[in-house]
Amino acid sequence: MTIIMKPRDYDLQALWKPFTANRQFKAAPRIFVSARDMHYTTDDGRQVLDGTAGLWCVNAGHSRPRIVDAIKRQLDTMDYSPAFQMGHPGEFRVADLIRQLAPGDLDHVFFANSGSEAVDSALKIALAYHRARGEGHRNVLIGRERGYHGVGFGGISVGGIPANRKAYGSMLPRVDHLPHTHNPEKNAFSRGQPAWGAHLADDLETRIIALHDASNIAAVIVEPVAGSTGVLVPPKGYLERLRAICDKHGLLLIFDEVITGFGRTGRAFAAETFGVVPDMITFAKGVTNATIPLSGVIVRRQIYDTVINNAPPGMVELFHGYTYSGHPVATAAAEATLGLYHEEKLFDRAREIAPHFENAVHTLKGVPHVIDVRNFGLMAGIDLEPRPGKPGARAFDAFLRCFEQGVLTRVTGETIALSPPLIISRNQIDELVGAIAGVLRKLD
Ligand code: PXG
Repeated sequence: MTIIMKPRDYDLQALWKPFTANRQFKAAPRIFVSARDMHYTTDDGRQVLDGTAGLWCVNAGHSRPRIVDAIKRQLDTMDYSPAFQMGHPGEFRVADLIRQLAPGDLDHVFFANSGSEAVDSALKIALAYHRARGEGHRNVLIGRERGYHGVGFGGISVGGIPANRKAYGSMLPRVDHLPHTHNPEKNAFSRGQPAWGAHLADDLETRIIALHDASNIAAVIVEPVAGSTGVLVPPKGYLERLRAICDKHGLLLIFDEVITGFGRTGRAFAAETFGVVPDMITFAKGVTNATIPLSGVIVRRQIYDTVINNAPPGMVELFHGYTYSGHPVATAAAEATLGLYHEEKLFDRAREIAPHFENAVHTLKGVPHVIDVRNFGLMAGIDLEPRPGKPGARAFDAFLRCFEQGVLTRVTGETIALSPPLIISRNQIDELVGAIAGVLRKLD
């Protein structure tokens, strides 16, 4: 493999980078040119240990030949097949594989291309389901503060990140939000699920249902572990209570598993890890090991049956879908990825190495600036004390220094987030955490 290591021969200006400080980035760009297993290579030839699986997505490590070869073979065979009214074998096979990984009777899969589209699809399926049942008045959607469900108008409406919402007007009109579960006063330095906070789920019944009436509410969407806002682990009993309240009042419960899916919590889905079966699961990222975009929604049989059987024979049942739903190259990537996860038992591996990861990240307690550490599976959030009047600046500096030292971390607000590929070794975990500790000790 040739690695380009020459002065940059391209102009940086035309590109508008997403969720990036463009001016700052272009003044000092960070460019990757290749990747293999646990490491990236930068354009100045440095190796960088990937502590974040790209953006929480490269669960099997980078450029795995089995996946790459499957993509190449598919491209040589058939580039594209129409998503609507035509089919190809790969999309059926991958839906079947995903069904086998899903909990309970979640056994039908709708494909999209990004987590954002998966979320929009799930919200629309929830509305279509209630309408098919003759309860079209159930159209209020409930999200949660600090939730991240992508960047579509549906996702930002149920999402709970002020910066992602404030510039975009009124969004979906009938939405409410549960309180988030993060409480450092009660739960700082918790290992795994915090003990305090299950009662926060009761807000769904005592405030939200009381305000809107259950008969108007379609669905509740939460991330089982909130990723983007800093690895917020559900308190013990919290998800169980949400499930019980949804059941009592006929609300659909959607788990957004875009981050937690495919082994991140030590099982295929966090639903299985926590023993709580939702009505729908959204997935993306790890389904193809991030090689080719693919996402989707897994729904319970009854949801599929209700929507399908409500339409007259021969008619389209759900007026929704994307040109690239179930794209053959993406499903080829997914089939190879799911095969690799199975063959290498990577979800078990994540579960087995998680205690070492937990111990390692909790050694950061007592290191300068660290005010909280949280972890679950192979995810961790490390909160830094902000510099007065400069929100996020210290954490961002830590990220830059870590990168200079050869480890990739991710920063969100005041939190350093870690979510390494599930193939990470014990030594590499120690290297990652050691580098962070070293950086923090020198940081002002
Ligand atoms: N739901 C969840 C729970 C997510 O984490 C999305 C939906 C949207 O997925 P797409 O594919 O549309 O980006 C996400 C995405 C980060 C980070 O570091 C998190 C995401 C994406 C990029 C960065 O916090 N999550």
